[in-house]
Amino acid sequence: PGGETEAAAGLRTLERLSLAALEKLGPGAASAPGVDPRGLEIGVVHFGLGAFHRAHQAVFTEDASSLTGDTGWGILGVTGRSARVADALAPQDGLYSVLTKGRASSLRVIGSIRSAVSPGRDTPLVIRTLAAAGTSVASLTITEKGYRRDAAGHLHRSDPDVAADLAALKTEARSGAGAPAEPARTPLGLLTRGLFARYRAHGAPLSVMSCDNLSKNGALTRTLVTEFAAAAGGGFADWVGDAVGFPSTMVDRIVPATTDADRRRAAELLGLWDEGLVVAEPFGQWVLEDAFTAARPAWEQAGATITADVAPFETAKLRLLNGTHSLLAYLGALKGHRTIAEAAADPELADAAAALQGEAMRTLVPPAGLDLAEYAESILARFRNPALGHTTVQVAMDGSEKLPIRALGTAADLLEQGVVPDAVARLVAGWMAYVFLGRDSYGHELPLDDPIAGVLTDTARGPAGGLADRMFGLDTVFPPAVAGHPGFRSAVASHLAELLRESA
Ligand code: NAI
Ligand code: CS2
Repeated sequence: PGGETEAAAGLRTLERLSLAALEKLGPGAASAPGVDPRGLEIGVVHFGLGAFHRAHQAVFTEDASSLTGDTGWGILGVTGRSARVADALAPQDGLYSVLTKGRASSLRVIGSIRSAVSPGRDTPLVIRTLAAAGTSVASLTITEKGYRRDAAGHLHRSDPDVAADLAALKTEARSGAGAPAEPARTPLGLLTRGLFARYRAHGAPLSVMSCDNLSKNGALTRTLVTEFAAAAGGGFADWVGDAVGFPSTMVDRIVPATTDADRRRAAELLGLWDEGLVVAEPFGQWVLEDAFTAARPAWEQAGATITADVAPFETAKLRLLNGTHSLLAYLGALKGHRTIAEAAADPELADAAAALQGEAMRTLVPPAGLDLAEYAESILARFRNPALGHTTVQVAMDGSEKLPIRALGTAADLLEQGVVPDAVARLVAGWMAYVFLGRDSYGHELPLDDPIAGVLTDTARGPAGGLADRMFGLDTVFPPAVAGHPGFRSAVASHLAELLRESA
């Protein structure tokens, strides 16, 4: 109870991870970077320097560099508004470690991130790096809400941050001078300002790769960047269309938010303190569309799949994994399960998860050679990993962005087939109950972390009897074909009434 134990506090006083500290360590439980970070040249600019990028793309990139033996690809990572990750990596020579938690734990130190910066402090540096001839990939893990798009997939022009970045592009185009120095307000706005500098400097091609859990993430990013580019006028938007590739990707590795207990466990393994630690499951997968217009790391050497059509992989993963994740998150949190693993081990919820997967499978055209039933079961087994500590509350965040992508597409497809998806209806009811109740069945608070949290709270407020109708009125969440289907509305209302009865 209370603060850390003396032993735990002692671990914090260990020397910080750094190149010099690492060299002092002999061979041990932790594997040193696969390449000498000092020899890497920056070729990738990544937006959204969060946990997932560091446990997934940055690892694939380091492995590609070490396996191909070429100069090696360094990454400049750009955080969001918070510079926390940049401040964590700066005193560590950009080094951090990945704690893989399965039946056993293992730790490896990653050196592919050579610079970590924040838009607030370093907008000019990011623009210069995107314009540099040696940079050929820009990638993104900025969360579903980071794209600032409307329900139709276009720029939210009424968003003040989007408007500010559009104005900066117009100013630069009119002035003819270099990029304005004021900080960018959105990742895609900053990316586009960097592309504009590249276009004006030499026009060499570059690829922009979204690695977020979005359907057709490459095409969506192309649309949004092109709409930003149009603000600069001239031939810039045409250049984007010709010289910039926007490959779609399917990305998969469960990467929970890091806890202090994780950092202490890592310190025991490493013998150094790593403030930039990330935690992940053993499984990892990356499927990339072969649509790059410039050089890239040989990620396929590190186990990635390069294919002409990512869509079957992406839809199967979003619907079988992410949709089921959300069901376990909401129904599990309401029942008082702190982690996904506890929820997945709950027989009632495991049945609901399998039912949702069954409904999703009816909408899928699997990639060649993929057995959907085996894939679905392998996902549930991954969810049951007791070592991971992935919380239901973390997966429950941003539901207004996630549900349309990972669950309401399944609903729309099945309703079109004349089938009312009862398991999807139960997931939707779980989300509505989570928003309405704000607490689990033990009375513990359930935080509502969502870009439209205020709208959700206002909409949910009122008598339980009309809750489903009020929530179905959210047209940025529910497509008309789903919100307007009486059978689906009835199924949701029935599950919601049951959940509220159970909660009472
Ligand atoms: P994180 O919270 O560690 O990092 C999110 C990054 O996005 C941070 O750099 C943050 O500053 C930035 N960001 C957040 N909201 C933003 C906004 N509104 N505008 C601009 N930047 C914003 O989260 P994590 O775990 O790195 O996940 C990020 C994304 O990666 C997810 O949303 C998902 O799309 C994708 N992903 C995550 C997986 C995971 O298990 N964590 C697995 C597969 C995909
Ligand atoms: C999760 C995903 O938080 C969530 O929404 O469903 O981050 C999930 O962990 C990954 O997509 C797994 O690849």
